[in-house]
Amino acid sequence: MKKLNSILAVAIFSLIMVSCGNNNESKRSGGAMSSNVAEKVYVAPGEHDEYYAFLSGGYSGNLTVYGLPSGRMLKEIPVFSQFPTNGYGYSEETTPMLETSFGFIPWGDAHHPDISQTNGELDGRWVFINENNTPRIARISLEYFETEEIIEIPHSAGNHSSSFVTENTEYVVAGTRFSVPYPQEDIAIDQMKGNFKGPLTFIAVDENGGMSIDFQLKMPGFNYDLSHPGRGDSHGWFFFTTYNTEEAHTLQEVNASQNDKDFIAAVNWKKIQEYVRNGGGEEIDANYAHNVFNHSTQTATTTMMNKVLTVDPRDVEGAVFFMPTPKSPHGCDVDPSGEYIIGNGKLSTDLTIHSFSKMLKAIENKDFDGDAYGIPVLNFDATLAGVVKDGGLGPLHTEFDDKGNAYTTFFISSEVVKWKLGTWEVLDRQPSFYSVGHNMIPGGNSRKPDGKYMVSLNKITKDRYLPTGPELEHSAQLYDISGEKMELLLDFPTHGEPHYAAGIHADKIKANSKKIYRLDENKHEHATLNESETRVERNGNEVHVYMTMVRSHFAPDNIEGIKVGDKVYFHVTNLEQDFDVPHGFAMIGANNSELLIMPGQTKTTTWEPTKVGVWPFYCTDFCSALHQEMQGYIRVSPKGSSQELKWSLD
Ligand code: K7E
Ligand code: CUA
Repeated sequence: MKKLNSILAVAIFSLIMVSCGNNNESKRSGGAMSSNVAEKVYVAPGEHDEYYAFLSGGYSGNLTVYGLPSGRMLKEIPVFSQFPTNGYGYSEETTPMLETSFGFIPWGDAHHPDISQTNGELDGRWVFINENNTPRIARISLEYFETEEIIEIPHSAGNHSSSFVTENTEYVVAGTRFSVPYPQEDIAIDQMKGNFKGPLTFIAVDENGGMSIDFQLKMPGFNYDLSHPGRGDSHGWFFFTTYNTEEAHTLQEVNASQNDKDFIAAVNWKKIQEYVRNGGGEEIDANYAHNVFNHSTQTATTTMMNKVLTVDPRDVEGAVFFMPTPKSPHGCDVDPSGEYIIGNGKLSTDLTIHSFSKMLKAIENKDFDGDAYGIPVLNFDATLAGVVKDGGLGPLHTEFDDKGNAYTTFFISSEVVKWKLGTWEVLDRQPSFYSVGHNMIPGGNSRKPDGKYMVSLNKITKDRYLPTGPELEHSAQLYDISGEKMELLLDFPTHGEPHYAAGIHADKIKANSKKIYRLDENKHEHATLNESETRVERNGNEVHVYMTMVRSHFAPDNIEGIKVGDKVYFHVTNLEQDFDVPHGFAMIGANNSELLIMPGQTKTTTWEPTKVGVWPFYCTDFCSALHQEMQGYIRVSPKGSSQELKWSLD
């Protein structure tokens, strides 16, 4: 009951904070917007931003790209959700990307983007992002800014402690947030305790980015909330926060808050890797989709996989330990040196910092406080490096700068707090507007953070922008962190809910960014690389239109002999080879989406005409002065009509 009261007190306090922050604080920040501050975020027309920031879209399922410091949104990259803007998830080439063992899923809940690393530094090759609801991880190319691969995580539920990468991108991880029967089976929910499991999945990444599940650790049935890799000396380890070590199955807001401490699980993945290389582990049945987009054929394929290697952590001596960590920790962050592992107890005011070197010593000395399901629990004091006292209320996530400072977000007291690694003293605090979740410093999740800017990713928008009815976009705020005190520079709205973000200096990406798809490399099976090869072919009631587009016409632009009941496939190739000359394709009555086709690209959409008549199609992208002339007609005859197929371009 005491526990319940303190939870209520926290909840009430949070309401007070949110509502009073609403009035006074915003005025204060308005006053601080001096011209000096404005200059710091001003990127003159035609100039480029210094950083890319990749913001998760949360329940939008996608990833948005922003420039910093301007806060300008540069692009939305569709990942787990259909995107009618360019036909992703609708076109025949891309629907396989959204296939899963549950069938075609047109949406997702994306949380944690993380950029690939080499030697602990961001290398700008790919960004990974997890899908929480239907457990998946996607890899996005930072040459094309397109999703190239999505792998489903079997036996997992709520893929939340994901998709963080090790310092040479050896692995990207996926830890289950909800413990579940492993493998799934029909059992009474109140039989959860001891019977559910919490699989942690290690997905190997090859030099081309290709993902494959290497092994799955069969952990006790706790909730695995967040994770981060070790780096430097702790490279080879991965750390996961847990909550609900009570294994409560109902009213978790109370029942999962009984234990004074939950755990951070320390996983020596190098040891387990060696164990499975030597034939360890057990292959069990699984059912999951592996979707790969091939840039040469411009087409995605789905492979259904049916086995996964599972490892019982108790079978690998010295591979997994639990570090007690107070109060249902959420964030689990590792500092740039790899020495400090920070657990942020959501229901605490303090931060708990574990020391990696002390952890090794405690393991060596067998300084254990019992075990949990056979996994040794390390003595709390033996691994403790320090505590940040009274940082604020409701600590969630921590990022780092290049000067030995850490920046922790506090959801309930709605602020970002800067503190010193090693001395644990609080150096500065700044309000965030309002209720910050994650924060992001470019490179802040690597050995080499950039200490110039920090972005706070806020849950509540309230009065920050012009009102847009009851539903608002979330909000991000940019701070200058180069000085002793943090300085708020800018507010900008985000798209969807940006749980986490990943930032990188633009120099690491921009030179590699592709400008066109080369026609001479287009191996799409239905590509038409020359206007003279355009044609229409009938196969029963399937009709394939091989069409090209170039400023400012389609070839062919008149087609006759289509009949009600046909299924028409438009395979459309954009013959342009100039940067930034897309064409669109829209067919009246098409019930999927339009296509946006970039230079050198081929895309396919379908149309099932239901009405007799003459029906137009047109280009949706204003591509030239004669864009409005870029159109054509299709004659649709009755079912069974003897009208023969013909097509033309005058
Ligand atoms: Cu704290 Cu999904 Cu990382 Cu949201 S999570 S805030
Ligand atoms: Cu092509 Cu408008």
